[in-house]
Amino acid sequence: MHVWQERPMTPDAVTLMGIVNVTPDSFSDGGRFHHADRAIAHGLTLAEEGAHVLDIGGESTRPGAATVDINEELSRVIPVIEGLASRTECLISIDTRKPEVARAAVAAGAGLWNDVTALTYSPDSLGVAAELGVQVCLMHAQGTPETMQDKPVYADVVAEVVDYLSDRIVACAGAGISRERLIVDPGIGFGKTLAHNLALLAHLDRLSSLNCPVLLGASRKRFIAALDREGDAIERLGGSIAAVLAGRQKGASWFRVHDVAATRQALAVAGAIAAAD
Ligand code: 8Y7
Repeated sequence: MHVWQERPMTPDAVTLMGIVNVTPDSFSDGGRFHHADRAIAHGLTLAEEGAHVLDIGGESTRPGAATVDINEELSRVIPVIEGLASRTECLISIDTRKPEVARAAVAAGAGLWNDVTALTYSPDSLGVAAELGVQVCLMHAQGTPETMQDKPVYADVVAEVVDYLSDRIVACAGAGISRERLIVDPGIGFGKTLAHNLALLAHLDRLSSLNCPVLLGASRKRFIAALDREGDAIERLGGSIAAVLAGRQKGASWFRVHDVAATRQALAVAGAIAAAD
């Protein structure tokens, strides 16, 4: 059986989480085995590039995305988790809202539950997370993927995100999930306007008061195109790296990215300059 490694929780160690999507829309040709093989190959490349964590998701949570049923989600992610858990040293993360999927993913070798609903999607989520004993990433979102970008409203986005995550940490404690197992995330793009995303990035240091590692997921997101030129997601590497470096300066230590090699290099250079200061 694969033994997953916990990532260090010290704020100065950087953890790179590489994104492995296993959804038919990300691989338009071929059947199910082809999807799994391509996702495994992609995960191996990201591991080679320096990813510490591989985040495997079988249900798109992009704005407007529809839900996927449990059996379909399981059939997408489980072969990929098994393939990557046995072939890499990476911590395997399951990106899901569903406790049933998290449970099966952990049995297949995952050691982190990345939940964009912060364990609120099902009444069973908190209990299952407690029982599984794995690390958990609690992400803030306003609304659901179907509707979240319709008209997000906050009085004070930074304060509301901090309060929400603080409440979720308390809920976790009540369910028997200790703070040492938690990672917090402002949820860039999840029910946020451009101004909300920028306020969260500019004040990301305020999440440090939660005493958990802060994860930033800005890679290739739409706000980058809104600030520069409208174009395909693949053309957002420069903006993605800018967000990582800004986030690092504001205390984030985990970065969920598509482009692991370029991000690793940017962090190495920025880190060396900061150390020579
Ligand atoms: C995030 C995420 C996505 C994020 C965490 C995309 C699954 C949208 N974004 N998980 N997932 N944080 N923790 O564009 O920001 O990658 S999906």
